[in-house]
Amino acid sequence: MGSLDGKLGIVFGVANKRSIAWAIAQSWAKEGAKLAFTYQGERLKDNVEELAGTFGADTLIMPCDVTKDEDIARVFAEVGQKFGKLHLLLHSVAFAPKAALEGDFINTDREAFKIAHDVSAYSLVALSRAAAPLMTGGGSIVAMSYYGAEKVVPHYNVMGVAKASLEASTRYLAYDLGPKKIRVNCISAGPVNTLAARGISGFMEMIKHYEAHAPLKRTCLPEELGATGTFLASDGGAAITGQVIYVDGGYQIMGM
Ligand code: 0WE
Repeated sequence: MGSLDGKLGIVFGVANKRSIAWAIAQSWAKEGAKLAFTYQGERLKDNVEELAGTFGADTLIMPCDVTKDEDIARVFAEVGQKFGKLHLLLHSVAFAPKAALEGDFINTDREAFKIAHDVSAYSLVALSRAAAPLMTGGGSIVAMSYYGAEKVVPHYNVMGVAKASLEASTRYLAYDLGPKKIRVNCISAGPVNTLAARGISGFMEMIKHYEAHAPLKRTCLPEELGATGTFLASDGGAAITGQVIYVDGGYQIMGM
């Protein structure tokens, strides 16, 4: 008996085996959910097919650029055909041009600001709108955020502003979708060593900072993000919507 037996879900944001999306997908699958996957661009196709293929040769795996309305429409048309309905959606997608994460926030150009918000925040609105008609028996939408949405994290820059938009969008979506018994929540993860974090200068110092300052003296493990994702997707989270849940070793409560 899994807590997600009979649930149908779709996962956006697997890039490789270290992806947070993959950790949450594995937990959802272990609890009995049947999952579809999307990948961003040909370059990630083989990775995602190899990982998601472990759930069976018939696993639905589709390309999706979340900035393209026609991609989103095609993905949910295919999910509608194959599953007929949907209960779970994971949004684990973010991007800002590298230059915008290196210099000063004040120098963010219009194009970088637009791209960061389109990929990282508007996409949650677009995916939720496309998913809702399939979530006829209620649903749970989970998006990944980060502390830089709430406080200044040097160099996180426009991504922090986009995550603030993602978190506010989560609340407005929760309000719109509540009457349909669709819940929308964010998990705000401590730093995790993924492809998205690689190449960020000072990333290892950031992990050390959590080990020194977080109440639990550490950040989070991918499997702990999986467990929280499963909690939010399951009946355990049935009265939780519009929230940002910190899974960060308690770091967020500290003032100093
Ligand atoms: O949300 C993120 C990172 C998302 C991300 C990563 C990249 C790297 C490659 C978005 N866009 C890009 N663009 C690229 O070209 N995190 C929570 C991880 C992260 O990123 C940081 C962090 C942390 C933590 C950037 C600066 C400071 C801290």
